[in-house]
Amino acid sequence: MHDTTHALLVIDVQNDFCPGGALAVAGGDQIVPGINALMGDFSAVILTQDWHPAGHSSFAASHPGRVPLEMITMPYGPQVLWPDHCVQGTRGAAFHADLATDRADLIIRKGMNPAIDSYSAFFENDQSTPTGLDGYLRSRGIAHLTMVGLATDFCVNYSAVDAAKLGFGVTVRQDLCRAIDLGGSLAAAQDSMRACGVILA
Ligand code: VGL
Ligand code: ZN
Repeated sequence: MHDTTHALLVIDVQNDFCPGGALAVAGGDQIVPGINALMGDFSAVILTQDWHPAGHSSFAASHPGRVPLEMITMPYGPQVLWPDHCVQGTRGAAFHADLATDRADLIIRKGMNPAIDSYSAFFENDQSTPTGLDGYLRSRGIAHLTMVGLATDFCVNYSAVDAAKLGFGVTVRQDLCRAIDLGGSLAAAQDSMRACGVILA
């Protein structure tokens, strides 16, 4: 029935990225009904969950004198400093209450390493430490991914670019994503996704 080589990847639809959350993305909650409806079209549904330990190195509060949305240089490169968000086990880290999480084949968590942020569902921000998702998808014969979720210009973008580089066919449903849009980051993300062959739908 469904194409067994095509999976839906739902990125970080968590309370902290929705209105009222610690790193709220405008309209982040609006995409939930559409994502739930889309799940029925796929034979595999994978959710990601940003899952940081308290005091994570991507949090501005972990760097004395720094404030959220400042940039710093980490050993692996430039890093935006964020407000504390998606701390393991907190309500903010939980999925939006209306997301149909029962439909998930796999929930993959990322950002657990205290020293390295992880926007992508495939690699940490050092661009070399794998999450294991590539192996999971390949062993199931999945070659195509449709991506939705939060935020378009960070975790969706990094996941889409990494997936394309790994050889997956990637479509991003922009109508079922919402962006943080920090200093032109949405336009830059769209450019980098297109340059990697990602289809922006
Ligand atoms: C994200 C910033 C920090 C995201 C996660 O899900 O796009 N953005 N952590
Ligand atoms: Zn995060």
